Amino acid sequence: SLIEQAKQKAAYQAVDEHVLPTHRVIGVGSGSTVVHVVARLLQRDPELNAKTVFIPTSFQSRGLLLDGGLTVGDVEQYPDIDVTIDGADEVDAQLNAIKGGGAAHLQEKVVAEAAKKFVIVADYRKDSKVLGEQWLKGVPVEVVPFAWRAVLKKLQAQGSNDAKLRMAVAKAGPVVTDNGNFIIDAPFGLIKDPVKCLRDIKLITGVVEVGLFCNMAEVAYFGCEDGSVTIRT
Ligand code: DER
Repeated sequence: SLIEQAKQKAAYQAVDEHVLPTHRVIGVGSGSTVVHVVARLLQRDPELNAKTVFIPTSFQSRGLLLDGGLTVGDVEQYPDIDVTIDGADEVDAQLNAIKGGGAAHLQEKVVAEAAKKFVIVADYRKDSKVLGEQWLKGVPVEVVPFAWRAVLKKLQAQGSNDAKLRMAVAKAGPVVTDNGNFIIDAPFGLIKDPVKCLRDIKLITGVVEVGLFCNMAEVAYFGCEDGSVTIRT
């Protein structure tokens, strides 16, 4: 599909331009676009991969790396990461991103912040001017399960009237993250000040992490419908 080709183009170019032969610790995000990131990494010289450790950000990304026969590590053992590449649900003109569509944003943010460089790869549907233009599901908020109703009320008080607990599809009840927590999706319409939005949500008691990645990404690669790649820095 056009979208899949766009994801692949962005992922391949990002790996080619930002994963250097001197790098020894690479952070790998979660979701469907990073599938192409791992595919491109597997096309590198096996001897190079043999001396590189890859840090996953979910059971899903860990599975991609293990299936590829790559060495996985954790951020506890490898706190200094050379580069982390990850997808996003939406990116604004200043490279702020909404993440967490795959309910993986806690580990993703830790692994992104531990890296010297954080690179976003996405298809054209994620390329916005302002957050909230195209991603309408809301800001993903990871919360401790027992506090979810209390957090929901606070998010509604902050203006997210349609905030909802994320329910699972192939499981009865709510989505449970790889960390054992719940996710609330909190729409705020257009988010003109994502830093303020992030701070307000993060200060709610019971919130573990917020799917707003502000002032973190160095560069974003967007695969376009026509097969080209747009790079935003
Ligand atoms: O959950 C996440 O933050 C993922 O990175 C996700 O948002 C990107 O998923 P996609 O590459 O499948 O669109």
